[in-house]
Amino acid sequence: MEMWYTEKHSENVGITMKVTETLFSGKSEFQQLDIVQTLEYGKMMLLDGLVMVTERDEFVYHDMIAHPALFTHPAPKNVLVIGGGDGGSIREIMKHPGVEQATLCEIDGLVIEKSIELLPSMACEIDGSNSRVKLHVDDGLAYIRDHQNEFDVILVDSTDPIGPAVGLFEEDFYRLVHGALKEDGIMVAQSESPFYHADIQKAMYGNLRNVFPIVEMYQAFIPTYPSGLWSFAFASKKYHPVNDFDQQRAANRGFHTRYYNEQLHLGAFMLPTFARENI
Ligand code: AG3
Repeated sequence: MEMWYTEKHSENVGITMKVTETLFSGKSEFQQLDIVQTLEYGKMMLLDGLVMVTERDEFVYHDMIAHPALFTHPAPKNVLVIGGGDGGSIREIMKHPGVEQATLCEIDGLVIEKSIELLPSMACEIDGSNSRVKLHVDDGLAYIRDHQNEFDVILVDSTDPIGPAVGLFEEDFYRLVHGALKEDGIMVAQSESPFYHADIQKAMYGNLRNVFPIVEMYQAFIPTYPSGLWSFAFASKKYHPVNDFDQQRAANRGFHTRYYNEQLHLGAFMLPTFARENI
């Protein structure tokens, strides 16, 4: 019997992949979690039936959520990830030797547990082996309310704005993030597909502009997400991701990144017209 997984991207369009095995399927307090073995994309994690990561293309997402902010800020030392229970964002942050502490605040402990067990290439730095990494199983909103004025960089590595992540796209949340950042801090949040999610983006970027003086969108190619064209919001108190970017420092980074590089950093902020109209 052939097994195919399909995520519908609209009423009439979706992505489908041949699956050989279900490695885990269960329901947490917050959501349905499935991890399956695909033929072309390696292991794939789904939350509430939507693709979160695959082993084959997660490098794009995790390079791009982490490195643009970490190379724009001149000396990030204290970094927070909200969501991101698979550990991929923390893995990229840990490549920066100047980062003294990275904290993961994930609402769903089951995502962390199953990622450590089944997705070790992503979860390698959240398994307790790295003393620079701290884990908190907690609601991101509650966590930052109690940690104001602490972080150089905050990454919001969330699901779509349905289910547990709804609050992470609202203005009240961005005000708390603003407060949790130091006076020159930067936030990056995954911001959906400019092709399919214009309405979500307009609301989200409007909320961000009400809070941060510098707000830009940048793009990345992620084949397993709706349309393949994905985006991130860069919201900053002081540093501009293009004008204040030190290309030499990124070029001399001294570690390997399969997607990010010092030229792509600049190119990613150059948007097609239809995407620019969403922000
Ligand atoms: N977070 C972004 C997932 C959004 C995908 N949306 C979808 N498939 N409809 C991924 C978490 C990776 N650390």
